[in-house]
Formats: sequence, C-alpha cells, structure tokens
Amino acid sequence: MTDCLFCKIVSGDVPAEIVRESERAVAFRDINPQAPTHVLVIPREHHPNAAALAAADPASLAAVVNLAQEVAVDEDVAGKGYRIVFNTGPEAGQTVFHVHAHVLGGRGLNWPPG
Ligand code: D5M
Repeated sequence: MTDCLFCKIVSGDVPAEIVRESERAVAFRDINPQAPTHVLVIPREHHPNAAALAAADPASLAAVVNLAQEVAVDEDVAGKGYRIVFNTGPEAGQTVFHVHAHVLGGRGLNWPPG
C-alpha cells in the first residue's frame, strides 16, 4: 500500500530500528515505548488488522506470533512473561491500520489494561 507508514518501513523508505526479520514478518522498536521492551511485529504484506490477516493469510499471522516469541527470547522477557497486543479499531487505540503486534515486557504489566 503506497500511503501506509508500516509498508514504508517494510520497504525501507522510512527508517526504523529493526531487531528481527523473517520471510513473512518484520520486528522493529516502537518509537514511543511503553515498557522496557516494546517492539512492533508486522507482516510484510498490508492487512488492516489481525482478523483480516487471519482470514486472508493465516500463515503470516502465525509468522507474526512466532517472530514475537523470538523477539521476547532475544530481549530476555520470554521467561518472566510478556504481552502481545493487537489494538483493533479506533476505540481500542489503533492508529496505524497495518496490522501490528505490540510485544511488551520487562516490567510488571497491569490487568485490565487501560
Ligand atoms: O500503535 C501504533 C504504534 O506505532 C504506536 O505505539 C507508535 C508506533 N509508531 C508510529 N510511528 C512509528 C515509527 N515511525 N517507527 C516505530 N514506531 C512507530 P497503535 O496500536 O496503532 O496505536
């Protein structure tokens, strides 16, 4: 998609601190971190949200979750626990409509989230 910020990160047209990549997914640090570990994991292909990705390309959704786990291991948060969040829709706080998993860890995380 030409006018999508995260498509531009995938293509390299917008810089990002990429921490891991796989054939189907890319992981990069969130520009506004909410925890010591805050990485976004996205599929290379454009889909607006997690449900749309699951319907169109379930293997890429699995690739996003697998890359999130690899990031958690790299960041040393997999053992203590981490959170994967897919904000879906404006009321949930989604601001970028290229599906992304927030990978959050490195501190105690409250429940329920705000
Ligand atoms: O999450 C969108 C997230 O994307 C939000 O946490 C900020 C982050 N963001 C926005 N622009 C960038 C760039 N250029 N690099 C890295 N991270 C970025 P949402 O769930 O849609 O609110």
